[in-house]
Amino acid sequence: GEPATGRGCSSYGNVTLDTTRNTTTGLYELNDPKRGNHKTYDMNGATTGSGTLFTDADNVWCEGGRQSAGVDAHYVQAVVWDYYLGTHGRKGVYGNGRGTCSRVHYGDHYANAFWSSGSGCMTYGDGTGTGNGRSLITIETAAHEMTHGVTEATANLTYSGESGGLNEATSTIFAAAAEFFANNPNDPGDYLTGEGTDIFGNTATGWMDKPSKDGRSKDYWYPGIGGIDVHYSSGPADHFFYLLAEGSGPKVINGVPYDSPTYDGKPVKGIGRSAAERIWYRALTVYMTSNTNYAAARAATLRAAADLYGTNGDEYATVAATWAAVNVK
Ligand code: ASN
Ligand code: ZN
Repeated sequence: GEPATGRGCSSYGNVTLDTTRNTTTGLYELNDPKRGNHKTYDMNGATTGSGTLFTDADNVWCEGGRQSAGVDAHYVQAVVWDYYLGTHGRKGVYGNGRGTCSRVHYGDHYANAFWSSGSGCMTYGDGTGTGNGRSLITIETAAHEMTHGVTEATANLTYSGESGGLNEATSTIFAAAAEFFANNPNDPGDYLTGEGTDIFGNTATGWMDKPSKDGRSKDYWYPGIGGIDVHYSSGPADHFFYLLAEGSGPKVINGVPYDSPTYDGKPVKGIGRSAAERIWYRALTVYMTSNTNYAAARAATLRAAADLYGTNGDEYATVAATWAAVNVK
């Protein structure tokens, strides 16, 4: 096929879509030649198989209906690719320029999204609503699921115990970062998870400034945290990232109020999101391994901060203080 540039009517407004013209059929395909030939498929309610590649006759993807979810998924993967390349110099999930795939309309009212390592695909259900099934497809969910692929290709944190919590948190952290990077007025950057989807009726499902706001996640490390579900043992690492970037206490960002507590009540002054992202990324890709636990994550981020900023700066000292603020010593 030949590389082409289409236009899509997405939930993020009118967007450019990188597509491919199939020279045999003459149809345009959701196959992104700029991003490792990432392909977007319609599962049409199935839960197995790879579905059908989305095609369009005129490369203006505004048909609505089933196509809308395909447009959104294709667009958000491009944003996530551009985040990793622009911020971390990483070429795709695998770091080698190879693309992934998206599968939409998975199952019947399936209200979740997930990454499949075997196929290298992220998959989205239609959610519980009766609309066109695009509500789960956001920059945040795409970045969360693609980051499970990045983690697998790098530290390969085992998805159980404390390493599982760190794996989940890594997805939550880079999902927030990608959303801020995209800076889209329809979906401004925040430290929430699940907002704008209909997983639990449109409210957020997670809060990085104070993870316990969901009623289940932990704000602070404790012995035995490795025994709970990875989506809740991730809390102290989500909280660490928020505090490291933004600091403790009340703060309003893009209109959303936050109020982040610390374990010992001592305030933390943030070093900014950009430095926090760089530190977590380097810790993940250079120092963390499959069995990294919270204590080892602390050591990994300190080494990363030392590499990037030296040991005498605010960054290194704040990483240490922030781990103490989530009870990791
Ligand atoms: N959306 C969920 C996640 O990525 C699916 C899962 O439980 N793995 O965490
Ligand atoms: Zn996850």
